[in-house]
Amino acid sequence: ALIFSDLDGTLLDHDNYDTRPALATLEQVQQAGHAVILNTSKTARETARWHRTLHLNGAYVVENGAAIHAPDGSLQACQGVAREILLDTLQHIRQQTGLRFCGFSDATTAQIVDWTGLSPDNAERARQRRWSEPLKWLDDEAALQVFRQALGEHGLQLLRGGRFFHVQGRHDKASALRQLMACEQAPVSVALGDGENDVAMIEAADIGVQVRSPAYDFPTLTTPPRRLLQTKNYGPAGWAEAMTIILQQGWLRHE
Ligand code: 2M8
Ligand code: MG
Ligand code: MG
Repeated sequence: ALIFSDLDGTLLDHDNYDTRPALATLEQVQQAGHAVILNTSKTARETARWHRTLHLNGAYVVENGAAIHAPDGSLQACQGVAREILLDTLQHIRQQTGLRFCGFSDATTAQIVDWTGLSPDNAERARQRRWSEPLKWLDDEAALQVFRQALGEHGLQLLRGGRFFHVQGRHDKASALRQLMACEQAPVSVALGDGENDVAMIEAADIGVQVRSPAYDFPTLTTPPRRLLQTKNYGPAGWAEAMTIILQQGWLRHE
């Protein structure tokens, strides 16, 4: 099976990015012959580091479905809109509408450390973006609709992550999942995530897992997958809880 997993708030603790509660189960999953594929809004620089640290065997998907990297890090497929275009468009929308937001490109590394609790090195890796611009929304909810509309007119969209809104092209974690399932011809897909930007991926999988977040409720699904788990535990402990059930039930063999 292919196991697609979000990082922040899922395989990593939402607040301190700790992975330890998931490690034993992660090893068990890989030992059983399944590929674990990181599917995250993080950059290639950040994700490559986690791929190495966690000794993963699968491909990885970065910046919300923008690019698929092979296990050796090489670029395998790309659906992203170049960041320069995103930043130009944002500048244009800001001038036209006066909407208020602060993007990573407007922020210093120190500010990103402050917002996220990442180490300065990891915040630097998070800044090395190619296909998305995370931002803090400084305007009201009604203005958010105006913003979505303006982005749509430029062929772009807004996805909500754990802490930020992400401006990007019309790709997501689900489009990358479908692409990888088709080219690997895997029989079963599992998708685990905690945030709103994981909903489409969870809906697109055979087995979906909503990992509990200390920061918000489970996001609403419109078309739940055939099997759905919602964890009792938060973050990486929830990851281990769900994957243990899935292995024990034999769902990866029988689907
Ligand atoms: C951002 O992504 C998370 C994902 O849920 C968010 O929106 O809160 C990205 O900038 C990512 O690159 C960064 O590592 C992360 C840190 O919390 O924040
Ligand atoms: Mg997350
Ligand atoms: Mg994420």
